[in-house]
Amino acid sequence: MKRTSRVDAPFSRRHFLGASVVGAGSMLLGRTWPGGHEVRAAERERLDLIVRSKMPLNAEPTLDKLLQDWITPVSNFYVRNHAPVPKIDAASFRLSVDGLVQKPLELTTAELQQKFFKSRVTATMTCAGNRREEHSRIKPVGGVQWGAGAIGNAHWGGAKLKDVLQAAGIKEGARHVWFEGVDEHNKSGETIIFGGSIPLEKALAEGEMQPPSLVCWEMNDAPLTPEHGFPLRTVVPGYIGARSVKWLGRIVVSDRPSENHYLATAYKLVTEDSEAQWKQADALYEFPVNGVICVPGPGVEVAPGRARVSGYALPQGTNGATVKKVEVSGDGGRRWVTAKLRYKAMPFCWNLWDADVPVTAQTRELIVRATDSEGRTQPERVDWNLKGYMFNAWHRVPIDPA
Ligand SMILES: Nc1nc2c(c(=O)[nH]1)N[C@H]1C(S)=C(S)[C@@H](COP(=O)(O)O)O[C@H]1N2
Ligand SMILES: [Mo]
Repeated sequence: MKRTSRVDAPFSRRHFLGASVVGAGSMLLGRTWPGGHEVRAAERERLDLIVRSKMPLNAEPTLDKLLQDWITPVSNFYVRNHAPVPKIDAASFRLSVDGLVQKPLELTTAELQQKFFKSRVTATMTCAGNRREEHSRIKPVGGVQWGAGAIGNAHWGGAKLKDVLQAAGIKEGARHVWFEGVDEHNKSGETIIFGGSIPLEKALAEGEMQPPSLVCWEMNDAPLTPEHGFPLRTVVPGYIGARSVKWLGRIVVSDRPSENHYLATAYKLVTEDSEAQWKQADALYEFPVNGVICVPGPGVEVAPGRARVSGYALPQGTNGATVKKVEVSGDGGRRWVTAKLRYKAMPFCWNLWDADVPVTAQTRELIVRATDSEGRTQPERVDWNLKGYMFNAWHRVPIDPA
């Protein structure tokens, strides 16, 4: 393998679309971070987010900011941490690759960057807990009470995970790829680290409509910031954010799914905190079809006539699915107006949309539902689950008559 900064053709061509965006952001972002803790304070000042919890930091943008562009600038990109941002000394940092491999690897970030082709993949990251606040209105659930802003779309740059795995040599019997972060925290008296795994098939997947998973070091063409996983993270397009492990220290190839808490127990749909349910439920991987009204916000006065309504929509995270249709209703779901999608349909990516919706003096609520290219539509209601994951019911925004 030789050193290169080649951008992968199938995914780069599409980026013209989002190119203008990166412009404004990259003036801020286009410097190299020396790494780690020292720059954290400075970085945080640039984050234009609602802080849901300070330690660990959990923060999301106001929804109007998500509408500014198809590519979300880092300053408006949600941050979801389970533990304090780890202090990482970039010089001594190593990523190890072991388990069912012929030749275990230990690489500095610089070695990874020199040895592997750099690919650039555009993919939406979203937390399985996005819209948990609405979930809690069915019946309260614990955890960070996210609005609908735990989502963002970015260009991610790094080595293909499959190239890294192939360099190590995948052994017979391999079925899953584990990721481990270096961030740790105390949970019920135990020190736990954040981790998880994905099926090997997903780790190796790549195709015309299926951008590859990455061992990533760049977000929107700048080095990852401390909050987003500097120096390395995985990016698994189409999967819930939890599978894109930040501060990635170790990859393990295995014959089974990871035993890490965040794969084996958390991030499952259960209705009660029982051992039996946790054991039996499947780990969550793909994110569900979703759609949200970003503007107008709740409680805004809207005059009768045609109201301009805008938001985002996301296809389910399956191979090839894109956002097909977005519909908005001002009369409780009897009539629907089809929204105009702003951008070209892209797999594993959201789209932004606008609709001019008839509003009368009786209208008290705007509703959206999105449908993807495989015909999956947001349901009117969803079943409650203990952790408040995967909320994708019709999004409703109360408005006031003007
Ligand atoms: N090491 C580590 N990786 C992590 C997490 C974490 O707490 N620690 N949070 C995960 C979750 S739940 C989400 S939704 C995404 C969020 O990525 P972001 O903070 O870059 O938006 O990171 C994932 N990767
Ligand atoms: Mo998440």
